[in-house]
Amino acid sequence: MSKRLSWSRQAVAALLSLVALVLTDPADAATVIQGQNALTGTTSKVTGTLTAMPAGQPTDLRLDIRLMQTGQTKPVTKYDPDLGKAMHVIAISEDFSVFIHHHVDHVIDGNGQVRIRFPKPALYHIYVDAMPHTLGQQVLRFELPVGDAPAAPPLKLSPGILAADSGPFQVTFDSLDLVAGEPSMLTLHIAENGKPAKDLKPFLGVGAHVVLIAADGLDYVHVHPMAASAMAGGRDMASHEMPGMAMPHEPSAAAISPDMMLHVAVPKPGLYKLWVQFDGGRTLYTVPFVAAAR
Ligand SMILES: [Cu+2]
Repeated sequence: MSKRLSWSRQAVAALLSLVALVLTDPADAATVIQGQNALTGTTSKVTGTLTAMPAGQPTDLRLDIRLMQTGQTKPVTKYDPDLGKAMHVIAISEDFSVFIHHHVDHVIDGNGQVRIRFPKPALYHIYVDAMPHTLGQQVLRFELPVGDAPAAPPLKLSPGILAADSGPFQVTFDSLDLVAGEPSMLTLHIAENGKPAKDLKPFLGVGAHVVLIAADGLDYVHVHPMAASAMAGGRDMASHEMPGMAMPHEPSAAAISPDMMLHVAVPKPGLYKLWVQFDGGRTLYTVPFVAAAR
């Protein structure tokens, strides 16, 4: 009796240590997160899962993304490319200090994979922006803890700053005042060393990418400017509407106008963190601002 008891105790102890190993071994620690609709005012036509696997450091992760048409369990396999990419993956740290914009070129067997080296441990809001074939634009947000980090609420957003520098570039908005629920036109100018920038290159087929995130509610808006010059704008549109043509650093790409107009419609009043992303010719620049909607 006592021998049998000690055997079963050993077996339980062995089993427990095995379970502990599986639970704590970071190499095996996949995190699975369910997505939630990030396009306010729309009903999402998909559900989604994001599976994060460590790919080296605790902050270096491989993300596997699957979107399912609502009510179905099999992942969507066919995507309409948006600016040449199957999925746009945008990661924003909880304190709004980090903005990362990556892409999935091809979704294979329903799985979109991207590797992100996060610059610091934090809770990240991961937005997956994609067009599953026939469903139109869908955006899901996944809340992904990366590494061990204490909660860090968004840094205080101060509206009213219209100009910011990044490297040799100065980005200036005429205004960052928006009206909730209707399109507002924002005009932005990019200067290099004080003069209108001449060597801007298309990034994924457009002059700039602008993403806004609501401080309250994390609503997502992603817009691209039309060049202020109609002719240059037309050329932009023609090139990025052809799948596969929207390659960054295209040597023959037309010059991008440094004066851009954006039509921005935000869903509700409040403050929005806004990031402008553009290709300065050799390097990608990301410049943060704060917009206010009434
Ligand atoms: Cu974009």
